[in-house]
Amino acid sequence: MKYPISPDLVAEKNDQLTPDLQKDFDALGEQLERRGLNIQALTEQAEAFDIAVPSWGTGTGGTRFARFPGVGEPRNIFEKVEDCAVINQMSGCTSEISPHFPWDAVDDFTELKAHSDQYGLGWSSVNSNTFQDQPDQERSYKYGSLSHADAAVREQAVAHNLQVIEWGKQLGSKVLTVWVGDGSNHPGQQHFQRAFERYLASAKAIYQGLPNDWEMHIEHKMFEPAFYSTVIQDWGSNILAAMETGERCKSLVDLGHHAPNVNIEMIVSRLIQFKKLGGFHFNDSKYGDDDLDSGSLHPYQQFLIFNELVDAEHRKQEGFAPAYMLDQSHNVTDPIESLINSATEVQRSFIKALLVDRNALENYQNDNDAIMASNTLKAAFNTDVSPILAMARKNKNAAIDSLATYRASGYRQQAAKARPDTGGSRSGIV
Ligand SMILES: [Mn+2]
Repeated sequence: MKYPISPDLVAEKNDQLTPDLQKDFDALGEQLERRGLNIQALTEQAEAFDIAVPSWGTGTGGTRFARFPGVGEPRNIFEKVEDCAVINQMSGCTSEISPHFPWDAVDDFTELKAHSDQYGLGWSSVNSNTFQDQPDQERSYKYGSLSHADAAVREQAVAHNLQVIEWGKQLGSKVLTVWVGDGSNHPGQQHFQRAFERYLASAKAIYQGLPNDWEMHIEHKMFEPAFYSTVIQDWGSNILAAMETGERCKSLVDLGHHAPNVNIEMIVSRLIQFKKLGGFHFNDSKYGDDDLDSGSLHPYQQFLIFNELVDAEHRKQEGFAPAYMLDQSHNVTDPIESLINSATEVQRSFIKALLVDRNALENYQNDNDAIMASNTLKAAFNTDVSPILAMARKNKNAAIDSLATYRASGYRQQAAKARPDTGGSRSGIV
């Protein structure tokens, strides 16, 4: 096993912090015991929690207007893997990478797999890209891809998705995630029904090429780059497409892809009920698809989503195994720090949701006791589970204080020397 940051440094930092952590952990353990909860079992759940890191998240994202790159940014997928290894070594909960094609395509996938294997990293869902044109591409996606009016463009987009599956097989992935930018910018530009019919036919063609042990996840998005209508606009279009396409085709929920104030946790519940919840792209949002760091603005919403997920597990809901992934754009932070933070914040929501007294909640719901039902959720949310998360990291030889340890390692400064800026103009959002 190869570690990008010295395990000795991590151990040294952890040794300094362990006495205080143990006191906090014991105090929380006593408090939880009075509430009928076992801190060891919760810590084991925290240790088992895992969320995938998107390969593109390791670079500075930027906006539609500009991108201000940071130093030592990864220049290719091999360097992205190294950064992902840092995130996993510090957080202890990000053992998989989600690649994006063709951005991350290589000539030799065996070499790439061997590279990730040495860091103990696996590969999560593979993402196709038919929302931009590639240099060697025959036909343009300017007016759409899977739903394009021209059958030849649709065939090209389907073929790309099938190619992505082939690359994913070589990495050991089991999920294809499909998001298209297809839609319209003017009323009347596109016939809603015909465009959706064309999309469904293309989705089915991709599904035909899906291996039997794979799932296909459809991601909806309300707007951008199409600003009047998008073909897979909302969870309604999404679940309809998933139901039409096939049993192993499911919906993916990106937290930023809804209208402001939409009740996302209720959407999650509906998708669970109909066995169509494929997974998540976690991030946070103030105005639209802001791609802010997970839990940075709406930690209670994130907790309420995990409340639904834990509830489904508690009820042993059939066919429930959603894939978790971060999907953020980092404009002003070190992407490694943001991804470490966000993974921990999602893990925090999960552990807090495990604290909910589900029997009490059900009774309050049945008694129409609204305030006590709400307070039951709040009691879980207001509990500081930081000692559980820190102890889980310590037990997995990750860093008790992830960001301090990462900064002390000087990894970014070393990367800046090893990965000199190639210069040239940098585009906006990628
Ligand atoms: Mn997304």
